[in-house]
Amino acid sequence: MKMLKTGSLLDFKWYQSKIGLEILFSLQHADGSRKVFGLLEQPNLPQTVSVKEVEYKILLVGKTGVGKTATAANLTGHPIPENHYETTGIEVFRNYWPARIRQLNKVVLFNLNFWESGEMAAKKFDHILPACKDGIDCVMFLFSLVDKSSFDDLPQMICRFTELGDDICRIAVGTKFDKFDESEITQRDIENFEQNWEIPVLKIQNLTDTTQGRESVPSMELVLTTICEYLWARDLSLAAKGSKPKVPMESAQEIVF
Ligand SMILES: Nc1nc2c(ncn2[C@@H]2O[C@H](COP(=O)(O)OP(=O)(O)OP(=O)(O)O)[C@@H](O)[C@H]2O)c(=O)[nH]1
Ligand SMILES: [Mg+2]
Repeated sequence: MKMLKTGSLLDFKWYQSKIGLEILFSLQHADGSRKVFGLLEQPNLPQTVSVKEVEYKILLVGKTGVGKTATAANLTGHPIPENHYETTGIEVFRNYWPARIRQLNKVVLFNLNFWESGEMAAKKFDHILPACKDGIDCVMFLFSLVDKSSFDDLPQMICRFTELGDDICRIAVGTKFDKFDESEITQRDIENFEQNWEIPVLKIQNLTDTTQGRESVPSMELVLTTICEYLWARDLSLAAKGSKPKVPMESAQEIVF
């Protein structure tokens, strides 16, 4: 899948609109923290807005300790673990994120399910990997910006979890952006990777204390909208191939991609 120009398919400012804020409000607690939804729970959306909810399964993979659990927790409003505890089975974190699709002028509530299994658990128990890989829409390849070997592992990870020509959306995520100054990985390395693999690299920091770390870090709103934009791009390519996209499109042929 080709790299996208940020904001070319989704409206990145829409969540700040009146309706956007109303929806976000219904996804938050009174103190502004995000509500956490269990697998059987549904958000209670404002009646005034018509939104289509679409569910996606996203698998997080990467070397142990790169920050898969921390990233999944951060992206879904769960507390970020301060210490490294190896994930022993499969963990699923869910978040809802609303976005407006430019071409359809339609608001979609992306129901994002982030799946993670600890590396050792996947090696030890044969059932874990197939369960994680079943029906996935997207793989997020995580590496730590301060662990060059985790970055060098990416090609092998990509071949292990995806195949050429499959319909899986691919996104790479560099964690520990707060420590990027100590990194052996350069911005040039990252750009080369993006060009060679046509996979975008997002940089994030998962910190409990938000006063620490970089100021220029992309906000979670930006990261979530970017993930949704790539999921929507994948829907467009599915529709173009004649396969069923996740977001219903009455006039998919009319959409120029
Ligand atoms: N400074 C900093 N620490 C981070 C960041 N992301 C994760 N960590 C820390 O890195 C450690 C490992 O994170 P985990 O999320 O447990 O790693 P994991 O990839 O889930 O590991 P396994 O479950 O063993 O495969 C924890 O102590 C996190 O707090 C980040 O962006 N910045
Ligand atoms: Mg983990």
